[in-house]
Amino acid sequence: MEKIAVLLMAYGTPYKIEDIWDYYTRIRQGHKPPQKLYDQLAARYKAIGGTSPLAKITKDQADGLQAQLDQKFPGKFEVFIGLKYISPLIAKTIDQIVEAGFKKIIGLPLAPYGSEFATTSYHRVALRELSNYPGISYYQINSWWNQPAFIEFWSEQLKRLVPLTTDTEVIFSAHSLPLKVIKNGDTYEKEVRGCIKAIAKAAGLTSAQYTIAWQSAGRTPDPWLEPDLMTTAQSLIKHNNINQIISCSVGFIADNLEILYDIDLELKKAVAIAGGKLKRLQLPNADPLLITSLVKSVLNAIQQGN
Ligand code: FEC
Repeated sequence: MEKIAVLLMAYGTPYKIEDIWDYYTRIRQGHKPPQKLYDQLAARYKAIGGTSPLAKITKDQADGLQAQLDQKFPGKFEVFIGLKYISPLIAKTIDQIVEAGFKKIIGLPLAPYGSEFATTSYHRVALRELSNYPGISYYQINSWWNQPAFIEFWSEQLKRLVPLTTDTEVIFSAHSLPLKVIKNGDTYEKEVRGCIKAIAKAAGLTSAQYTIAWQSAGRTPDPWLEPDLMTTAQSLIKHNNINQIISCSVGFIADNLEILYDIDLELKKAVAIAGGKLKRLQLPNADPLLITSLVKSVLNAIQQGN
């Protein structure tokens, strides 16, 4: 039986405070951040306890995927983790996969939406390294937000809150991107909106009951995709008679800095200052519905590749 490697690619997070310089420099494409930006980022990690739970969650997701694949196809697949901004880096993991003798690799980014800044960027790194290894087949999973189990994960949580009181609004959010990227034809915004529409429909939300906003914009002077999450939440409370905000951060699949700091600390404070309350929906982490979405994506890739 030919064994297949599943290259599970994720963002990565500093394992300890001392890793932040290298990590941040990689995110900035090799440019060391100014001290002020470094201090701000280190302070955000400190505020959530020093490090983010993302590393452990990525490992749990990989273990969950391996377990479900083993159950369905014993001995057929081996899951490897490759990270974008910290070790084990994607390129190193590919070297390891090739050395182990695999001839087929399925590239699965732990980011559900197609974008130059999400799935495509992971594949670009993988393909660059694979150019050293002719004869290895690489199957690229470009987006998987439309997996029914992924939609179900979010809509089931919302269904438990329906019917919403008239003073409640759901805000769906995803990471913002520089506007120029979207204007150049990136599909990210369209895909995120498609996902939100499917979740809202499955949960039975009317269009008046939810709003879309963009969170965690970078600290750069150029414009980013708007409206901003925090401004939107505050404005709903101040001007639209909304008292309760339900935050549904569909742009991410795991608890990370952008959830634990940007939503649980910053947004919560901003909502309270405006006079409202915030409830945040759970992220998928290693939930069985998330693992099912990943397994189905792997199987689709195999079917399409044959
Ligand atoms: O450690 C943790 O828990 C957080 C990990 C983390 C995830 C994540 C996901 C996404 N990002 C996306 C886009 C951008 C763009 C920039 C950018 C910058 C940062 C910085 C940190 C960071 N991101 Fe990230 N992101 C995570 C962490 N991200 C730290 C640097 C400080 C800051 O600006 O906050 C701007 C880059 C630049 O400066 O040139 C753009 C997108 C995602 C969701 C897709 C994915 O997960 O790959 C899009 C997790």
